[in-house]
Formats: sequence, structure tokens, C-alpha cells
Amino acid sequence: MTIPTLRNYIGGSFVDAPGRTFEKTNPVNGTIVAHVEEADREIVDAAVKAGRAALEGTWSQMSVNDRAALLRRIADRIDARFEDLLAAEVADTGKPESLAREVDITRAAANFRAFADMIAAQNLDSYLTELPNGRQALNYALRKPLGVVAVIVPWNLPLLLLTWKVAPAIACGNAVIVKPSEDTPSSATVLAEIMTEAGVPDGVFNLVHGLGPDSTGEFLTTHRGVDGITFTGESSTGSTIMRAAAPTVRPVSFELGGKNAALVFADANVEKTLDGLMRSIFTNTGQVCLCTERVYIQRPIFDRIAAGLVERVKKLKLGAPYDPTTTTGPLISLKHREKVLAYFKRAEEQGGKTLVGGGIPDMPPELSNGAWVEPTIWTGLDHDSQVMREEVFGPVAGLIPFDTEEEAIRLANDTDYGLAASIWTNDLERGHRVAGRMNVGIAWVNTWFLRDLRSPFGGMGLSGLGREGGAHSLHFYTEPTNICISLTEGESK
Ligand code: NAD
Ligand code: 6OD
Repeated sequence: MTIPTLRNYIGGSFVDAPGRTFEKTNPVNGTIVAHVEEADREIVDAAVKAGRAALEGTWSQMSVNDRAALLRRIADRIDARFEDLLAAEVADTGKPESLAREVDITRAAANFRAFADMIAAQNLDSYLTELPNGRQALNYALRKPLGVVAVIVPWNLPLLLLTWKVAPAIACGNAVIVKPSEDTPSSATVLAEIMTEAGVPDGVFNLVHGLGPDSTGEFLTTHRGVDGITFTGESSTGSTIMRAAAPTVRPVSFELGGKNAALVFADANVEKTLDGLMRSIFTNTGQVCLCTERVYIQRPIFDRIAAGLVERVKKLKLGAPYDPTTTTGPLISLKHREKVLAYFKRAEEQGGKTLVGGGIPDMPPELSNGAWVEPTIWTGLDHDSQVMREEVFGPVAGLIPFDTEEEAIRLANDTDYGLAASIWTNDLERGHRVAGRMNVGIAWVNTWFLRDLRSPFGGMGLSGLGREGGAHSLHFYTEPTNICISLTEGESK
């Protein structure tokens, strides 16, 4: 089979940039998936110019209804190219095909349809102003696109996270320059083809491939022609990008890391809680920013929950993505596995007891070069230990007992992050009460990763800056101009 070369997509066409290329390998078995052409400063500059030209051309005249129709056409093309996107996502990430089918690709189309609906229903911030002297005025805010927006995304849910930002950005009339992770360049490349097929005007969607520091990511975030940056990734990368945006005070939106807690109360339904915890700890091999890595369990049911988790973990099936019995894929890369394995070691050094997992699994010969790790549960770790405070971003969780509701709230909130929490209880009042006291962007009660695309999404502290979703996205991707019209005859004061 020939190995494809993935190219950058600028101004509506794929362009050659044969200067530097990098290899993308499949984390399931280490085979080469693609050669990828890295965008240098010149290519990034061409992308910014293409975006600017689109904004100065007919794109800025397109009506909201026509933009909404365009978004729906993109969603229809995603449906039509579903299997291509699926193959690309699975080859890059090694995730089970069923997961990519149910979550990643399905959400990509849903993102475009949701923002098509939302932009069509967007209202203007308007007030009838009545002054004490009897004069009246009408104030309303016209929302204009931010301009050329850089969209920089990670590798864990590549197409889902990319389209989560591209859909509202385009809905609001911006031009985007998308930089997918160097670990997942393939589905974004198919999406570029889809943009052409859907009739997106040239320059509205541009795609640049490359790495972060001293590469495409840095060239993009430091380019003065970029009007705003929306980023999902590690907290430390967020800080770097914030510095890059500072000299020209450009707006940024950050969805960053997490060290999310689950709070399990003794009154919870144990079986449902175990199912929920398994999903929240191990989905996508723990590589979802919302995954639970800290589980606080009320003492009377601690042993039952711990034993139930161990029993279920033993039933997880690590394997190839297209094997229908596979529940769990590899990590994204051998490099990421080194980081996760270092936490396995540290957990034991810091007094943790490994209840299950903790190593590299035996895999069949055809998968032995993959980035596999065992799903792992610890007890005995101190709440303040490094492993319980830092984001591992792998299939791991530490279990810690608690006695009172107050203690559980204090422990859950005692973190530098603030992305998500889940509360497991059959007491309705407690569910509301505890959820309201979580210092996080999203708190779930008796569920996890249940999303309504109209609701605010993001985090506090090291977990991010700003919110996206619904009106929050429409606000980030636009700049308002307030218009004030006097409604009273005579001199206006
Ligand atoms: P990362 O920060 O290393 O990389 C993310 C993207 O930023 C990649 O495209 C990368 O090339 C680029 N990048 C890296 N350094 C850069 C720089 N100096 N300038 C510009 N661009 C740069 O993150 P990752 O390892 O790809 O993803 C995992 C992280 O993402 C985890 O911390 C996870 O929690 C976080 N994440 C957060 C959310 C959320 O919604 N809060 C969602 C998914 C992932
Ligand atoms: O569901 C979403 O919109 C979203 N941004 C999810 C992020 C998951 C993190 O890995």
C-alpha cells in the first residue's frame, strides 16, 4: 500500500511544501500512516493572507441564512464521507472503530448542524434606553466576525474538537487557519476536501500541518495577521500561546487540561455508578480531558466500589480497532506512553498500591510495537501526592476514601485545575448542592460526558480561559459594535 503524503490546504487548494516532512505512525503497531508536509513561516503567511482575502471578498457579504445552509452542506458531506473520516481517525489514534463511529465522527457533523441552527437564531443585544430627561434611544449590538482565527487542537478527539471550533467560527463569518496535532493530521485533511466539496469559498478554511514550538504552531500564534486564537491542549502550551497573543492583545479561548474528580456517596446506586466510573476513567484509554483521575468514595462503600472497578477492569479488552470485541485502544504514541509509565512508577514510589494494571500488557506479535498500557487503579495514594495532583492523561485513577460531604467537596476542589466533576448519589438535594459547590466548568450528577452543544463548556484555573458552546461560542468568534439611535426629536443628549 502506498503511504499518502498529506499537504497543507490554502485558499481552497492543496499546496506543495516539500521542504520538511514528518512521519505519522499508527499507535496500534508502529506502521507509517502518512508523510506530512510541515508548514513553514511562508506557508503560514500564505494561509493568513488567504484568510484575509476571503474576509475582504464575497464571504463577508454572505447572509446568515446562506452561511447556515453552507454549514448544513458541510455536515451532509461529513455524513457522505463518514467512512473516510472514520478510517483516518482510527489510523491516526488507534481508538476502537466503534468509539470513533459513535463519538468522534458523529459529533463532527452534529457540531456543524448545531451551529447552523444557533447562528440562524442569534439575537442582538438590544435595549430601549429611557433617560431621566425623557429622551429615548435604541441600543443594539451588531456582531462582526473576529477576522482570521487560528484553531489549534490536540490529538485525543481530533475531528470532534476541531469541528467544535471551526463550525461556530465559520458560522460567525470568520476565516480559519486550522492546525491539527502532529499526531493526528489525517481527518483534518479529509475535512479540507469536504470544504471544497461543500462549496466553502476559497480562503475561509485553511489547514496547516506541523508541530508546536519552533514550528507551525508557533509561527501561527505569533503571526500578527491572526486576529484571535482558539486553542485546546495542555495547560503549559496555553500559557505559551497566551504570551504569544499578548503583544497585540488578541483574544484567546483556551480549553486545557484537567484532573477531574468523581465523588461517590454511600447512597449511590452501586452498579450504575460502577458503569459510569468505568466510562469516565477509561473512555479513549483515559485520553479525554474530562476523564476522571481522582475518585473520592464514601467509606461505607469504598471496598465495594474498589472491588467492582477491579473486576470490570479485568474484563476490558485491549486490541485492534476493527476487532468488535475491543474495548480499549493504545495510547496515542510511544512518547506519551513513557510519560504514563513514569506515573505508574511514581505512584508506587509515593506509597500507592496498584489494585490492577500498572504495566505494559502482553499483546499479540502484530500489535507488540504499539503504545499499549494496562488500565490501572491505585489506592493508598495521598491526596497531595504528585500523581493525584498532576494530569496523567491515561487509563488511570486513584481511589481515596472520605467520611463527610464537606470533606469530599474540599478534596475535590483542592486542585490547580477546574474542568469537570461527576457526583454519584441517589439524594437529589445532595446532587444539586454538591454540584453547585464544585469549582469546575461542568459538573455531572449520575452521568458523565453528556453534552448539550448550547451549554457553556470550558474550565477554571489551569483548565482554561473563557467558555465555548452556544452563545459563548458566538460571542468569542465575534466582536460587537454597539449602535445607539436616538428616538427623540431634537438635540440628543
Ligand atoms: P499540546 O498542548 O501538546 O498540543 C496541542 C496542540 O498545540 C497541538 O496541535 C500542538 O502541535 C500545538 N502546540 C504545542 N506547542 C505549541 C506552541 N508552543 N505554540 C503553538 N502551538 C503549539 O496538547 P496535546 O498533548 O496534543 O493534548 C493533550 C492535552 O490536551 C491534555 O492536557 C488534555 O487535557 C488537553 N485537552 C483539553 C481539552 C479541553 O476541552 N479542556 C480537550 C482535549 C484535550
Ligand atoms: O464535547 C465537547 O464539546 C468538548 N469540547 C469535549 C472535550 C473533550 C476533551 O477531551
